Amino acid sequence: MDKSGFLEKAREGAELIKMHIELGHTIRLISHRDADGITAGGILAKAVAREGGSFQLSIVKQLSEEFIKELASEKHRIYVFSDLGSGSMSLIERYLEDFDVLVADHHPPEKESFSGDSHLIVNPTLYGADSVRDLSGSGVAYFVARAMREKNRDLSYLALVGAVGDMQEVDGTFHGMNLDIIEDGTELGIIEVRKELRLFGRESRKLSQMLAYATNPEIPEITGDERKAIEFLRAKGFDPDMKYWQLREEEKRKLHDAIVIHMIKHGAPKEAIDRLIGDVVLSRVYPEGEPRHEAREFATLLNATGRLNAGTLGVAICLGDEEAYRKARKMLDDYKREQIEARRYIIQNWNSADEGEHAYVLYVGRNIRDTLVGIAANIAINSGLARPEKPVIIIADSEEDDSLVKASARTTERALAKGYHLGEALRKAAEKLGGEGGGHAIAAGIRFPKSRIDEFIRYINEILGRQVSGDGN
Ligand SMILES: [Mn+2]
Repeated sequence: MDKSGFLEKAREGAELIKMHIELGHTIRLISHRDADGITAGGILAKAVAREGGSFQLSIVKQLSEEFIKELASEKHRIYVFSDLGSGSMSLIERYLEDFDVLVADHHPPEKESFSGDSHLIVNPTLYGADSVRDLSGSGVAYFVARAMREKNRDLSYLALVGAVGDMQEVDGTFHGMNLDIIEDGTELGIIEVRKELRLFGRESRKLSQMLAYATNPEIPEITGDERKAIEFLRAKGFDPDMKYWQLREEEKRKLHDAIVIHMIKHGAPKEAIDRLIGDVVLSRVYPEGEPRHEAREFATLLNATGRLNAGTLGVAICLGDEEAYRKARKMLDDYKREQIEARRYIIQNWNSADEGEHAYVLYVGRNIRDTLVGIAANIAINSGLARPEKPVIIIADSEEDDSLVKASARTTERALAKGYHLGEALRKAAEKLGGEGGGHAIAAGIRFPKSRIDEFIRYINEILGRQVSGDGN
């Protein structure tokens, strides 16, 4: 890639922000709500604060036309979008034409540049980078921040947390300009990248759980079975209650070897084995054994704040706010407890689900929070309550509006093979019932009036039935 071309653009972006700070303008930051976006927002917020500037920040799921219009009505002099915006260049030009705009993003852009002078895009894909592995949104924000002030090199750990959140090292190693960030952080002595077991839970999970919950890659016969994981660990001479970070270096190597041999024996694909051990990013700022010490655990925490609509709390954590960190940990604990309660409720009440010809529908009222209906539907499928060839829809009362319900539909590849498309089905149901619906073939959501649940059950079975019979309408 043309690195210097990209860095030159990042410098232009940095100059634009600094100019507005000097003029006393509030920097209006808008960032994406996943870990990459939250760290990107945190990096830029910190950089602005260090220049003595003030900022206002929003963390959003996506850039809707509605939201961009709202932003325009705020009449800020400068808007900075991070980890999003590249796909909304025309909307930005339409509604924010009177203001300065900086898009610092890594997603493939709508076009090569903005048409006006007051709008600037800093995006490495325009210089030959691969958006998936060469640089994340937080990385782009980092290079803008670094161009604002040398000291901002200490934000390199946050940039890597975002990169890990976006799974930029999916094959086990970092690539592209992520390597430059690693170099900065290593030189400063604030990070360390080690070749270690890449499974989630280095700091906070017992070894038995680290292995039993392994999903990327899965460990044959151990993933999903904590008893087997305990047996395996004991047989190899490990205490299953220890945590990975507590192991001595030679113990780590011994564990790696044992898992690799196990995977080879069970015919795991080579790519899976290659991904098992690889780059793990550690901070020297946080103590071992706490989630912020390792990039993947830190990213998971931030991601959760985003999903719980508390993305700005995530940004506060990035800014080093200890109180925000404690609050987020508690939120996450509560959230996990609610998931366990949802699971219990689904299992105990599954017999009252309506089993139609093409879908199971269960109305849970307020017993399960409306943000958990998708998880609840998956629980019904994964626990074997629902047969895998029939979609599951869980409906809960809306927390925002008493007159509405919110539902999620989930299904399996096996059901999709029959011809179901849940996103299409819910979109059509919403059209009929006066609501909003849509999504993917395998997972979708809908909101509609509570008074129409019975009609919904009838419609959805009809619509899904037509999909299976090949009569799309
Ligand atoms: Mn991203």
